[in-house]
Amino acid sequence: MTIYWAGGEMSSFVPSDGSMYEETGGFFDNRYARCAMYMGGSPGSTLASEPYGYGTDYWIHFNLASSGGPNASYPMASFYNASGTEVYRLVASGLGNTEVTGFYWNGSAFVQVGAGFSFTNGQVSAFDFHLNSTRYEAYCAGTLVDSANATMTAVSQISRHTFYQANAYKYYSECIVADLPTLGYRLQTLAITANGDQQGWGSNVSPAYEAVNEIVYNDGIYIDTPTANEVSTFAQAATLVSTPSAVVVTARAAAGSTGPQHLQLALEPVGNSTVYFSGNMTLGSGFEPFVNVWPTNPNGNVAWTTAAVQDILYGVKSIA
Ligand SMILES: [Ca+2]
Repeated sequence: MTIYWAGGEMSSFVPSDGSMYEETGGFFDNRYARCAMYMGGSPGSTLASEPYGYGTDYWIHFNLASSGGPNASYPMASFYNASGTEVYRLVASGLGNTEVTGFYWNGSAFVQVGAGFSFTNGQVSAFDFHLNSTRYEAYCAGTLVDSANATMTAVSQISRHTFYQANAYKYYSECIVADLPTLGYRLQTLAITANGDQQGWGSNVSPAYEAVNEIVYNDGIYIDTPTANEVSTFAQAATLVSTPSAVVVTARAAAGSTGPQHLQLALEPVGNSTVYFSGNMTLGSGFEPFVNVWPTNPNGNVAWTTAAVQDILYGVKSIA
């Protein structure tokens, strides 16, 4: 199984405006998450992922709570291929429980596929959507609630998704994208609680970890360095709820006008003094999310174990 992307907080997404925020008061499973991403202030607001790797079989998992549906049809989620073409959309409607219907792009229009399904408003439910060029499936709480076979040539190589507010409030959490069934998968946030063993970057707050562990993200407090090849790592103290399948490191980052223009995300499994790095990521002039998935423990390229993840350090490296 390849996990292409995962994001559990606003800092893994690109919000379209300031009407969205991290809700800590409920509408998420607090065994795994420490907030939900709230969309409610603006009907047109969106929460987009950056592009990620892709295959030909696409699964997306997320937890969602929604208010009463709109009295018209609005896209609730859109899926884009590697060329940026919207190839599938989920449309929400219904004044009672939210009703969701799938549509695929046939090259000139969106065509309905499946009968649609509805889900109960106001409660957190797990959703899994499966898409490839011949099949659509929707699962709610692990139960198949809609499916269809169709020739959907455009539906392949999905590499980006966008959630829409769809004229009714939405709370998203625990989003995972993979190439094999995500049913039963969870995303646990391992929040930073202390500085790690390397602090090559400076910070405009002290201690430095408080610049990078906020729930409601704040780009005004940050760590930074004018020098390439500097590493900072941070510690977390989570107790894992489930056996780990992959470790995902995320960061919001931006480049200054001078100094390092690239970033690597960093990972240090417990009991190992070696820090492992992602590939180079190109920074922009404004803050944006960066995500790297480690499907196996880079210390030996073996499957992750609870012990190996339990006390992991993670962080960043500056690259010229
Ligand atoms: Ca920050």
